[in-house]
Formats: sequence, C-alpha cells, structure tokens
Amino acid sequence: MKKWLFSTNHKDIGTLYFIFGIWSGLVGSSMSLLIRMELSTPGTLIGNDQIYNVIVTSHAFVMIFFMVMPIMIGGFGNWLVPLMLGSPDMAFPRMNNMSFWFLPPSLLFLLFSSLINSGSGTGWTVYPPLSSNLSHMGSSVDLTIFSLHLAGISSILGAINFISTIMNMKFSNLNYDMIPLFVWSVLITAILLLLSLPVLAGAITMLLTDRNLNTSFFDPAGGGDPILYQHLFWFFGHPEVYILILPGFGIISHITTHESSKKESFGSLSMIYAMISIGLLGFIVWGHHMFTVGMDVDTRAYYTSITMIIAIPTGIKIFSWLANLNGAILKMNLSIAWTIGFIFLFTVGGLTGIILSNSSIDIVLHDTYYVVAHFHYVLSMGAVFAIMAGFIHWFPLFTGLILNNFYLKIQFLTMFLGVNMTFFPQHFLGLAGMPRRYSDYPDSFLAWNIISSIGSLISLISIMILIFTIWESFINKKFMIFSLNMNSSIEWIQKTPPLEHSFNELPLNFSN
Ligand code: HAS
Ligand code: CU
Repeated sequence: MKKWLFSTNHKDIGTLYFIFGIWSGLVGSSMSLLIRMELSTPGTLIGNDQIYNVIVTSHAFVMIFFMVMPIMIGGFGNWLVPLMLGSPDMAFPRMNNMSFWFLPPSLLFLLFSSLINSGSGTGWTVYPPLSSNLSHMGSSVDLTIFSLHLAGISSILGAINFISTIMNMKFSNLNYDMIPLFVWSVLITAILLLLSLPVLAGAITMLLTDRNLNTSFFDPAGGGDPILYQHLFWFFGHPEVYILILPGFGIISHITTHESSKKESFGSLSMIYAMISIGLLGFIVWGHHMFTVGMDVDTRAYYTSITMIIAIPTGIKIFSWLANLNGAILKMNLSIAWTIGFIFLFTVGGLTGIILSNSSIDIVLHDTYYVVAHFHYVLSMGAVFAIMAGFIHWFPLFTGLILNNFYLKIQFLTMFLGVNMTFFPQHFLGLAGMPRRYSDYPDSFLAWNIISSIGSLISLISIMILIFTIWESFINKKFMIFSLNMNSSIEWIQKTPPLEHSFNELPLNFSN
C-alpha cells in the first residue's frame, strides 16, 4: 500500500481531497451533460423518467458533497489553515485521514444506489412520500441514506478537527481579529456543519425507520407528517448552502488583497462580523424553501423579512471586496479574472435569491427553472469560480509548478461564456413556467433549452482545456522559483500580509 494514502500530514490529506474532488467533479459534470442532452430535445431521449430523475439527484449529491465540500474545506482548508495559523499540523492528524477515507465508500454507495433496483429519483431533498417505500421500493433510497450518513460522519469529524485546530493551535500571539479571513471562513463553516449535519442525520434516519421498521414519523396514516421532514431537511439545507460558499468568500478575500498589493483586507473586522452574521442568520431562514406548503401569512412574512436581511452582511462583503480592488493596479492574471467574475456573477445569483425570498413571488416561481438559475449562479459561478481562483492562485504552493497562462485564459473565456449561456436562459424558462425535475416540456420552451444545452457543451470544452492545462504543467515541469534570497522572499511576503508567518517556510516544504 502506498504510504501517502494513510498519511497524517495535512498537506498530503489536502492533496487527497483535491484529487477526490476533481474526480467527483468529472462524474458530476458527466451527469449534468446527460441532463442537458435530455433537455436539448422536446420529447424524450433517455426514454425513462425515473432514470432522468436519478441522474438529476446524483448530479446534485455528487457536486455538493463530493466536489465542492471536499475541494473547499478538505482541499484548501487542510492545506492552508495550519500554514496560516503557523501550526505544525491539524489538531487530530489521524482523525483527519479518517475523515477523508469515509468519502470514497460514501461516493461508491451513492453511485451503486443507482445501479440497483430503480435508483433514487427523489431529488437531493429526498422528500417523503416520494422517498417512502411505496414510491421508492427496493433498497436504492436506503443505500443513498447510508451514503449520506457516511459523508455526514466525515464532515462532522472534519469540522471538529478544524474547530479544535483553529482554537488551540494558532500562533500564540495571533489574536482572533488577526486570524486570516480564510481561516475565519473555515471556522464558521465548521461550526455550521457541526450544528446542521446532525439534524439531517436525524431526518434521514427517521426516513430509514419509516421505510424499514414501520415507524410513521412522516406518514399521516400513522399520525406522522411529511412537512416535518421538510422542516428538518431545510434546517440543515439552508445552512448547507452557506457552507458551500463561505470558504469561497475566504478565498476571494485573500486574492483581492494579494492581487491589489494592499497591506490588509479592506474592513477585515467587519468582514469577520459579516461572515458570523451570515452564519447565524442562515439558521433561521429555512422556511423560504417551504413557502408553498401552506404556511400562515405571518410565518411567510417572517421568513421573507429575515431572508432579505442576509443581503446586508453579504452586501458588506461584496462592497468590501470592491473597495479592496479600488485604486489597485491589477496585473490581469487568471486568479483575479476568476475573482472579478465571482464578484459579478455571485451578485447576480444573490439578487435572484432576494427576488425568490418574497413569499408571494416564490409561490409562482417555486420548483421552476428560475430557482435552478438562482442556485447555479451562486454555485456554478460562485463556488466554482472561487475554487478556480484559489486553485490557480495556490497551485504553485501546492505543486511547485506553474500553469500556462495562455491556456488558462482560453479556459476562463470559454467557461465564462459556457456557464452564462447555460444558466442565464433558465431565468426566462422559469419565468415562463417551466418546472424543474421533468424530462419533457412544451415546444414553446425549446429555443432557450437548446441554447442552454449548447452552453453546457462549451463548458465541457473548457473543462477539457483545464485538464489539459494541469496535465501540461505536470509534464513540462516548469518550476516556480522561490528565491532563498531574503529580499525577494520578503517582497513576496509583503504582498500577502495575512500569511506572513507561514510563507517564511515556502521554499523548503515541497516534499514533506
Ligand atoms: Fe438561495 C433556493 C434565497 C443565497 C443556494 N438557494 C436555493 C437553492 C439552492 C440555493 C441550492 O428565498 C435550491 C434548493 C432546492 O433544491 O430547492 N438564496 C436566497 C437568498 C440568498 C441566497 C436571499 N442560495 C444562496 C447561496 C447559495 C444558495 C449563497 C449557495 C451557494 N434561495 C433563496 C430562496 C430559495 C433559494 C428563497 C427557494 C426558492 C424555491 O422556491 O425553492 C442570499 O444569501 C443572497 C444574498 C446576496 C445578495 C447579493 C449581494 C448583495 C448586495 C447588496 C445590495 C442588495 C440588496 C438587495 C439591498 C443579495 C450587492 C436588493 C434587491 C434587488 C432585487 C435589487
Ligand atoms: Cu435557503
């Protein structure tokens, strides 16, 4: 057995997470292309609606639990948090390795669940009664639930590790207000994970016993209530969407500061408070996913108002990033291109979120493509753009190698075109009433769907260029030279003030 597979070193484990996340990203992208192929033609291509829904469900799970979370928290978090804190490793290095190794079997269970019986065509929300044993007999949904249990254990262990590391292993004279923003974002993300995942675990375990042990938590015939499941799911589900974006916020803060050569992030302390507010508010807005269940008008007013309040701390972040960039002479390298792309397109997605938070509007738009457009703007163009920016920014640190700038430029332009062409028309489809999670649609929706599907093919080309660029870098082995000469490394340090403790060791640590 290869030794590094069982390594307890935070960098090795971070690299394992990156490899795993990139591989899952390819799996999830393949599924998304199947979805777009089905929808590029009216009528049916796959020929089986259950299979179509299974693909939609797996696409969401793979992208959320096996691509974005492992790369952002597992990859960037493990690599950078100890370095930025000046600590030798994570607090529990062996548990860190175990967190990673829960994921491959979890992914396998998820993928196997679609190979046995008729698969889980429940959507990532797994609502009963669709997910109960009448509509989904066989063991697919049970296997999906088990997969989520494993992924949940992995994340909870990881969260405990990050919280312990950040609170106990930081440089002794590093106060909390001096901790780099990325580390803060990971700390808040970890707390969100620790508080929300057990609720999901409870909900899916109750579903499991409803399916197999004759309980009736969610079955009115036995005195239960399917709405209870929705409350439990979204008490996890809404914090989860901020789990997916907060580490991205941290990455963007670092890159805007670094690229504009400023001494510190604009409004560093208010950025910390903004992230804390987003984290806290994220726990009390879940009802905006359930406006159509028949809530009374006061409850709707509450969820609408409290949801809109999240625009305030998020606006503080957007405007602080812009202030960070203000007046800077930017060398337009590719990590800043992805960063500016992030700021613009994440804002577009955030604004459609504010529109959806209006309960009366949401009753019309719920379960339409407008929602799909909203969350792909904040995820495919928010989370993924932040990942790309961070990956390009720190690739030389992770590997010692340089990525070819020309290829990266083509890749950025094709991706920017591809994702916007895929998802912008989905706003129109949603407003026209096209529902999500159906494989067929009236002919009047054809034109925008074709444009959307062509956009997805352009994104596919972009992903291929990215893979080629990474391959080319490893093959050509162009090393980044970090000079041991004090002056030049000091210059590097000065451009990245929050990292000064860690980057002192930069030239030496490629191999350990
Ligand atoms: Fe969302 C559904 C509302 C942020 C992800 N969201 C989803 C789903 C996902 C998701 C995955 O209220 C679908 C789940 C499913 O499968 O059913 N979302 C919001 C709001 C915000 C928001 C208000 N979402 C995110 C982030 C995500 C994410 C971040 C992941 C990364 N979302 C909703 C609602 C639904 C929803 C409804 C349910 C829809 C339905 O029917 O199912 C906010 O956090 C966004 C804040 C950001 C901004 C932009 C920057 C702020 C500036 C300040 C000025 C702006 C102001 C607003 C003052 C607002 C620049 C003015 C308003 C104007 C219109 C001009
Ligand atoms: Cu939400």
